[in-house]
Amino acid sequence: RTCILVGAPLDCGKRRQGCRMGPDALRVAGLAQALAALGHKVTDRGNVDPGPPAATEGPAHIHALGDTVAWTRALNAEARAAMPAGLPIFMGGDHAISLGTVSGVAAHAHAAGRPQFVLWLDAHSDFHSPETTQSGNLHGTPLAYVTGQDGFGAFPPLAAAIPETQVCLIGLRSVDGAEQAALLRTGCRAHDMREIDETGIAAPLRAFLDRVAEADGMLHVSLDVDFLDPAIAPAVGTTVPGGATFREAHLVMEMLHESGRVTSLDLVELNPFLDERGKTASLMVDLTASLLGRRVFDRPTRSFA
Ligand code: DIR
Ligand code: MN
Ligand code: MN
Ligand code: MN
Repeated sequence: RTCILVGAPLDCGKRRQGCRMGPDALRVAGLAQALAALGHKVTDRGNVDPGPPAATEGPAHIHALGDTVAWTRALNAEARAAMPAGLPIFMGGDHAISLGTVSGVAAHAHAAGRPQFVLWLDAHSDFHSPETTQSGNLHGTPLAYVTGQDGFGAFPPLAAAIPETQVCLIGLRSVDGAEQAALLRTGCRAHDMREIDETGIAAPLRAFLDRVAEADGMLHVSLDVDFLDPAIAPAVGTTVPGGATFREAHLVMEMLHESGRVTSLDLVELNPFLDERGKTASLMVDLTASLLGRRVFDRPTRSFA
């Protein structure tokens, strides 16, 4: 496959700074080399420039609204341009990049007449609107925006909303009251860590991948560093105990590879300023390699159809 690396050094989706160094940390950790070693063609389009902040107004407690709207426009355009050329890997940046990347990917799928699915791997549901967020941090809102929830009047109108039933969240363990209420009103499939403890992580993922295959869908994966347990992935501003283990995370990635369905990927919330000698950046690179086919032994490809 052709993998297209897109740097998105967006750092305005929350107050704590450092995610702007994410794209370069992933480059230094050898993302392009790891994918090339698997036989993929890799191109790096460099970093996206958001241009000046948009002149927009929204609730007063929202942090950096104009900057985030400008990033959303730029990344939406970048996603639409990259999709016909290969599998874009959006290197964040905090999770506010997904306002642009996922809306752009959805626009591309809509124009191509294909159903777009989204897998959200995160401790958080990121299902706030600018009106419900308590923190004012827009990295807590992208999944609500791309599924077409209310309250995003300051943002570009969506070419196509992702249908809620085509969204699956795995890894949840920190969900605010307002976003939980909004999320539970939708048809999104949401799996918290308690459920993962009981059923294992493969069961909900397999069920979702079966649905993607049945619909002949395209699949965007949005991987937040805090999906992972902080013991293995300390370089994130919002650590939450009890995350996915090393093996659970690799299993998810290997199953995603075997499904053959993944058409785009976000790597978000990596804050290299908080890392321990590149440990988290290297893990994100290794997980991406698993998603693109790295394995210990060959085994018969599992069919999810
Ligand atoms: C919290 C934290 N729910 C908020 N959210 C995220 O600020 O809205 N942290 N996404 O990573
Ligand atoms: Mn997130
Ligand atoms: Mn998170
Ligand atoms: Mn949140």
